[in-house]
Amino acid sequence: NERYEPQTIEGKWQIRWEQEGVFRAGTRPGAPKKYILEMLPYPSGKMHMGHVRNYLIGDVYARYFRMKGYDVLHPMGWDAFGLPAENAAIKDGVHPAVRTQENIDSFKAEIRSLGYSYDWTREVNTSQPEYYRWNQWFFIQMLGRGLVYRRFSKVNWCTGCLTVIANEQVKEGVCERCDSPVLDKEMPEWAFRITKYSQALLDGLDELKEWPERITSMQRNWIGRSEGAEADFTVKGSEEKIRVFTTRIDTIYGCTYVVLAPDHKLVAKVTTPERRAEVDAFVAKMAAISKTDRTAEGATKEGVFTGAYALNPFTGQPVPIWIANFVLSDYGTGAVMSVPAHDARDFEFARKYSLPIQVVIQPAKGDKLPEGDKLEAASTEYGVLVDSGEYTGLTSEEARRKMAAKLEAEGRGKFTITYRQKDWGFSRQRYWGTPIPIVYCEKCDPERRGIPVPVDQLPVRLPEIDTQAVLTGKGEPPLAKVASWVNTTCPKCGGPARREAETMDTFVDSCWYFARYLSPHYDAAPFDPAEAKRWLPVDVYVGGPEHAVMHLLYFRFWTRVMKELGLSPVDEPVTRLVTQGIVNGPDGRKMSKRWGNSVAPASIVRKYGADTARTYVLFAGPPERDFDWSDAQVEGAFRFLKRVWTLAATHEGVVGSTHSGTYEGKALEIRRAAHKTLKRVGEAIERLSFNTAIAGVMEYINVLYGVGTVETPAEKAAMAEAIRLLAVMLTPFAPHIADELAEAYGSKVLLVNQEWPAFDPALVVDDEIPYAVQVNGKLRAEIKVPVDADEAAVRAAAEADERVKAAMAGKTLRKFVFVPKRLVNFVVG
Ligand code: ANZ
Ligand code: ZN
Repeated sequence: NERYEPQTIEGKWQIRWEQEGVFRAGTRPGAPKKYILEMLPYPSGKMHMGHVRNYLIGDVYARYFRMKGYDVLHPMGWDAFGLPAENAAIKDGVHPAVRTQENIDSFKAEIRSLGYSYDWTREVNTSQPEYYRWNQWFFIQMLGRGLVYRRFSKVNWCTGCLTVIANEQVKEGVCERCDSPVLDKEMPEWAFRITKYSQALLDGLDELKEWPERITSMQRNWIGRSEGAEADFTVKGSEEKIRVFTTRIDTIYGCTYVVLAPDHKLVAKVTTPERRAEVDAFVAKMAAISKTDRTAEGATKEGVFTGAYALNPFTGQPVPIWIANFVLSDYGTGAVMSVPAHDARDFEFARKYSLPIQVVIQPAKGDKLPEGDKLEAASTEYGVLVDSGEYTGLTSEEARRKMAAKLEAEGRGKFTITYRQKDWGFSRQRYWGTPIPIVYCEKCDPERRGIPVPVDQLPVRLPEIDTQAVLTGKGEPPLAKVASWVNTTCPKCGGPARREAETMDTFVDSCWYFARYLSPHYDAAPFDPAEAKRWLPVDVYVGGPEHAVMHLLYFRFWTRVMKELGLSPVDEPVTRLVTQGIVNGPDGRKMSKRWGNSVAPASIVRKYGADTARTYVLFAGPPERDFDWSDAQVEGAFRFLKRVWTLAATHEGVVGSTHSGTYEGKALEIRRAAHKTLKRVGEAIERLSFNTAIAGVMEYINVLYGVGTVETPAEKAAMAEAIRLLAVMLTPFAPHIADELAEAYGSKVLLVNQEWPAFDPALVVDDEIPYAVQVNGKLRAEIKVPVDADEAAVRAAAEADERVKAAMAGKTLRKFVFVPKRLVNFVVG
């Protein structure tokens, strides 16, 4: 066929790959493994370009390593529970299960149309009882180990979604999903004790050498380890003690007031009668604002005086006790010793309320600080202590150690390590999620701590529901309205009991799905531990950087738990993480409905074919980088593939040509170009530099066009080889046209089942040659220059060499000798 018509070839190859099961994993038992994974999608119905790109990055890698002889696991599945399907059901009454299945069907059809190399026999759907049963199983194992517990706590209540949402989903006081205000609410909830692993998760980051630094540092900050001290300030005229947490105990002689969180339990106790009205008003005002708003970076600091005083444990001096918006009740001890001279927030606050400022740390070098009242900003660096009693003259480091040791010895404080990370509250007042396998029995469990459902009774299935009656989006959790389901019998006494009506956060689902792919229908455990030995950790994981501190931290936590449960041998789930950049519209803004600048993948596939869509997206830039959509470049990718097609069609006469003699001239030129490109493409793919790999193939095509007609047997054989190699090199990017060309050029075997050929080292030898550089006939250096470099270029390269420069320093050049392809000599005197 003369014309490139992708629509007539792509479907055919997709069906053949499928029929021959070529992407199945576990078919090469002796071979080394590669587990290549992309973050599983929430099936939203239509794919967007971000998905296309995400999956392509993994796909190129998977196809390449399969040809390199690896046993490759490249699976796909569905993060099928979640809010959007439930919210949509509230609007139109379509059951979330029905909608989700429809979405999966259409999403999957689109994925197939792009020719991804997935092993569909391992497909996972997290909303199936077969899957979520194991969420429940994990829950019960973790409950037994104290890693799950029930707590009363302030939760982020979204006034739009009418559900609890994670801290990470609150953006500037509003819900990330629906933009409605988020309030604090006291509710019982289930939580994972992820903070038990804070230190382990932090230490583990040091081993994640192939994760983007940006992600590991975000996790580090999120976990937020602080080394410091706790110290007791006694409330003047009372027995009460205020325990503060500080990272700078060395500054305690400069503490001029103490601040409690508005909801600290001592506020009511210490407030004096004269100050009560004002304090109560402030506390009430703070209670109405969400914590995130109250403590936002830019928020102005405000507070009120309680009327009480506290005694500094080192000086015995009284300082006023305030309450203020910027102190959090759930960080450290919920109380702060304020040192305005050395802390920026305290400085701002002290200025605002005319509180004293006292310098106690002088910089070790440079200018001395003025008196506190002349200070222009807080000086937060370590230095040397002044006006600090017996500690005066010590460095901050020494003082921190000595002061904390003294507090500890006297039982008035201690060294501490504090983490900013919180436990993970995961109860949701939603229907479309995993039921929490707990029942409440008034007789056996009057405190309502919850009785776990026996493991052999799992799964606790979601009940069938009358969608419109149950999913109203209002009031109690939907499952509480399903009487036939919520009323059950107690597993202990057999009496009447009620089920927990809350469901799990869907981040639970994505904590371990990567392990479910290993044995997707295994029913003795979440997955087969023998398979975990074979496949874990995931070698390459591709996904969006927006998951830096939720999913990517949660699944690291879960992986440690899986190891403790004896299921898997690894501490970390993923060796190499690739976070892909954003696909923007031609206007440079992220493609979205909001801007109306999206390009539907299906429209590109329809118009140009999957190979063009793939080639364009991969060529548009390195995986980690954002790029702006360009219709012109899509056209360009299509033209490139057309050139490939035409080239192969033009030379069809060479198919079957062989040659056993030597290759020279044009024939050699063809072979050199082929093998050099083969080397370049392979290396670029391994570096995930797909755009340069494609650029290499483009240059290669130009060379092949440049050689014109081929006539001698050597030339014909070289061209036949060149086009077969072209097909190989195109496979990861444009797999359909690649198989079509390979077949036309005599291949009986699908490319994925072929080996990625080794390049011939003799054909890729450097285009550079060595020159000896002499000064007055004495060898001073050896340099490498391009084969075709002329005298001036060689001389410039020789003169730039440090050793040559040194040998000629201060001397005058008398003569320059140039022996082509061998040496140069500088005669100096
Ligand atoms: C006195 C002091 C002096 C402080 C100084 C800093 C500098 P990181 O590093 O983030 O852990 N702090 C303690 N608990 C707080 C709370 N519940 N809400 C708001 N702020 C709190 O920060 C620890 C520092 O943050 C602590 O050290 C305390 O201020 C403040 F020159 O104590 B510092
Ligand atoms: Zn009971």
